[in-house]
Amino acid sequence: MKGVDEEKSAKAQCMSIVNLSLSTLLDDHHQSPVRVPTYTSIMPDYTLYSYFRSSCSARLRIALNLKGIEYELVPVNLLKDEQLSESHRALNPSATVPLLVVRTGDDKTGLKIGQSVAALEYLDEAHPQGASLLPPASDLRGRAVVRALAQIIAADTQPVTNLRIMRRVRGLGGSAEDWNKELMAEGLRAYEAVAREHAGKFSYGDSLTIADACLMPAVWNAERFGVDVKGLFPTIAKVAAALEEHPAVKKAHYFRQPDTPDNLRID
Ligand SMILES: N[C@@H](CCC(=O)N[C@@H](CS)C(=O)NCC(=O)O)C(=O)O
Repeated sequence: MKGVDEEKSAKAQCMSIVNLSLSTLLDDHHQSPVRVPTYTSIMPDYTLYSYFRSSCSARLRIALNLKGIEYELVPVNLLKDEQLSESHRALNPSATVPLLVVRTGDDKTGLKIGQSVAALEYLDEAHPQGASLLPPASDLRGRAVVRALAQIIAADTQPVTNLRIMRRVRGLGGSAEDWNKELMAEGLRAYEAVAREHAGKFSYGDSLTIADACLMPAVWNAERFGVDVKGLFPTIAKVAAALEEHPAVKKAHYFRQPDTPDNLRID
């Protein structure tokens, strides 16, 4: 339950995403229509379809936590192939998680965002107050660097190490574990080279950006597949250590989710 003050401040914060439905009125003094904004909704509802160990889902959990946005979580078990079900495909034709559904006011169906980086940018633009996930518009170079870092993970690394690819590698008789270890290390090598020039406490300066939201779960995955992140990638290791202390990241950790199995759960 949200407190009244919390609700009010959340509403004030959300003015940027207020759904302005403009109705037209004619008054006695004017022949031309007067456009009057009517506020059909103030606070959007967010639903996140997520799997505890999905790196792409963790990106959105980090962003939602950082922005202090409440959301409903719907677990989708990738190991049981729930992402391939007809009902999930109807919501997200990519048959993947995360899927972020945004409902505002009368829009009962909701906006469905089935790509995590698009959803990260949506959240940042819809909730510009407080922590920002991109450098300011005055820092165009910074925005390009942050987006490039995010894409090293989201476009070059995660897609080729995904569950469906691992299954295909196994189907061809290869070792999916070796495949992932090699490709994850390759991705992080590129990230390290770019981040080295720009990192402060985080990947770009001292604010947590979409690059960090992509990096953190990529590091968890790489370590899981045996990549020596600390030994090979000093900038990433330093940034990851700072990220792991951040409350938004802690809360988004694989092992603190509602669908985390009991044997993996941590406090
Ligand atoms: N480009 C998509 C990738 C989504 C994706 O591949 N998600 C993984 C989990 S991190 C998934 O659902 N995999 C299921 C599968 O491979 O069948 C995004 O960024 O959202």
